[in-house]
Amino acid sequence: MTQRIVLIGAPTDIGAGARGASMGPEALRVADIKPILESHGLSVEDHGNLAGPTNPWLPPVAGYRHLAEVIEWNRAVHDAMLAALQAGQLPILLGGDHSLAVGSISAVARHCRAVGKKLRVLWLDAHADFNTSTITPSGNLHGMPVACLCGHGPAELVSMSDQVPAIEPWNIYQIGIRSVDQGEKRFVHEMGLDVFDMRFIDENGMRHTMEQALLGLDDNTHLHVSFDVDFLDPEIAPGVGTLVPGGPTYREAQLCMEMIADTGRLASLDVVELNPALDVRNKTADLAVDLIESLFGKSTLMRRS
Ligand SMILES: [Mn+2]
Repeated sequence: MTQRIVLIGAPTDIGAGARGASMGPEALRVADIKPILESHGLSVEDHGNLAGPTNPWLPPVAGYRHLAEVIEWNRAVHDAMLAALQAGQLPILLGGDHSLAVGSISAVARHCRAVGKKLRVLWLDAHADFNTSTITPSGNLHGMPVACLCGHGPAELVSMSDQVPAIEPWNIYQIGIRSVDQGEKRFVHEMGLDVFDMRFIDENGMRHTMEQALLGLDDNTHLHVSFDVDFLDPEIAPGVGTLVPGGPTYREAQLCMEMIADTGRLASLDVVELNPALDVRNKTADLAVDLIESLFGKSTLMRRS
């Protein structure tokens, strides 16, 4: 059966600390995400962009910046992702900042429970995104989605799925992490999150890392990838708001995506934090699309299994 992919744009930087991720969906379209995926025989429908509040660019209130607007955007994302999953489609969320993963993954978790599937989330990111209002240094909600999904955060975000918490910490594997705030570090440890940080990747290689992260997937597993473009090394991907040196190289990122593709289990995807205002001639968008191609099975050779 041909996978029916739908593109869902969420043009907002409401949860970010820098403006510009709101232009992400269009940059990915300009980088030909649709025709490139179609060239691999995939069916791709572009559902256009969701609508939501504009960014008022205000300081945080009680540890959260733009909370009401973040909730509104996430409700729109949740509903669109859920509708696509219920229609048997494979949704790709074109962000937008990473706070949108609350709505996206809440919908995925809800769908998995409804159809009796196991859920595995791969969180590709430079950051753990596990802050709360009390430990956050900035109040930016794009640093909090994993904590919200695990039940720690504002009620409206924490309860977006059909149950609280939306996911358990053991459903989520983080890869590429290299920047974790002080209080966040302790909280990640307490919650028992599986984190393959850059040191782990340096010591064990991307191949072994991905073997671990993909261990135990079966026919009944829904694999969701939340791809924060700042996962990549800034040398190859300058178009993000929160650059952290020392990320995966081009080859390591390709291997990561190819090994995910090999499982044949990818069922939903977020592509977030691409910031065209900080990019150079759309090269980060082109790279993101190149890696998404690999995620959907582009390989250099016809591989023998
Ligand atoms: Mn992130």
